[in-house]
Amino acid sequence: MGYECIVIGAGIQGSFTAYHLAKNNKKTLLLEQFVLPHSRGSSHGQTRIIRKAYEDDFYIHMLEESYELWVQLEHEAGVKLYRQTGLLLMGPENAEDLQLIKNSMQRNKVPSVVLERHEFSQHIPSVNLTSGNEAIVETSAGILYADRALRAVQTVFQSHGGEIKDGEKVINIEPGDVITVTTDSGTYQAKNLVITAGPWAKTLLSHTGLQLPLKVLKINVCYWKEKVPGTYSIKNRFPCFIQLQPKEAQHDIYGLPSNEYPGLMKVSILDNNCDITETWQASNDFVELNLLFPPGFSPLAKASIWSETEPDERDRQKDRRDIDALSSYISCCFPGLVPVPAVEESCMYTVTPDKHFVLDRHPAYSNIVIGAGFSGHGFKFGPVVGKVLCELSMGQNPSYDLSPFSIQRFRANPE
Ligand code: PYC
Repeated sequence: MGYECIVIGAGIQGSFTAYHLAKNNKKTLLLEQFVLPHSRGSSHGQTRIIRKAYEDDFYIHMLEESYELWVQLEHEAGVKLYRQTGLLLMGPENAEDLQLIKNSMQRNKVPSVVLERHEFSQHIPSVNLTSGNEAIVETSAGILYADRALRAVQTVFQSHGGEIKDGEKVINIEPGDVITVTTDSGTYQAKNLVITAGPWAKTLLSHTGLQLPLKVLKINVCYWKEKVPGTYSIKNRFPCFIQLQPKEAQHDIYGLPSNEYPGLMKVSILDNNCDITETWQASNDFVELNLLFPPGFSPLAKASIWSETEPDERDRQKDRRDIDALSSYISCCFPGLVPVPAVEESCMYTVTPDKHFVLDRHPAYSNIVIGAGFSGHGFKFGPVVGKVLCELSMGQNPSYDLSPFSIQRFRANPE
């Protein structure tokens, strides 16, 4: 018998799962199909936002622990991973999502300040607050240094005896009391398996007879040049921001202060508002977990600026509608940026119909645990997601109520 646990996928969620398993003295193998580090999945790039501005209390509770565990990793690895910048949240007055976020922040005592319009132009003169919008600042939000964090968690995992094999693509999974995982260069066995394969989760899960309603979207991550260097910089205390849009827009916008590329600010599309639940449900395919998508069914049929892709075909997807939408927004609201992207990178979101994650045991094999569908907002939760996937894998009760993340929720008539 080889390993106590094999984790497939060394993105942030798989790496943190492996880290917690190794810290619990479980002999763990972390498998990654690409040579590390790489930019082919969803965990690369220099920065991510960390925030508690969420509609649902359960995310805020998980983030409270996540913040603590990020600090713990900073100490273990001896590197700085978090920088407080604050988050400027803007959105249409009385929009339901903004009100829900404001209410949950208040209920959970998330430190925040409401900026009245006259205060806004005084404090943030480089942004035009859209007419009819209001603004609130979440003061404890900030940025995570993503690439650095991924390296740190993998290094600490290895220092606890964990093994990483990168550049090995999984080609088969044989479930059983002992699970056999075959890669293009070896065969490994373990009592437990965790699948955290990001955009490749669907393909891997098909080896276990399970289909989940996951869609892979290509996201153009754009950097925009400051007309006057420093206007939106982290050094000048410019915050991260999220612009909530009216429902019809089907997307929100986020940005981070200029930092990683000096003079360039990262501003891109956030998937929050794209309501594809309806089209998924309309397909009437929730009845059986294994019949979720008939051939030809396209849950993104509604007008949307989202570009669906196969994970291995990401770079062939040339759709630029999201960049056009960003240019218009920047022209109107960020007059200090040149409204043509200076640098374009890409990333993938793996989205579920309700944008909540999947954190669960496999319905047919209790020794296979699944972390998937992080829907473009999972990175900041990495330490806590890793903790609960580790708990599930060790047969323990998870520290959080995982019903919002269950596979069962995709059934039309959950028992
Ligand atoms: O969850 O804050 C977030 C986020 C920003 C960009 C993508 N996700």
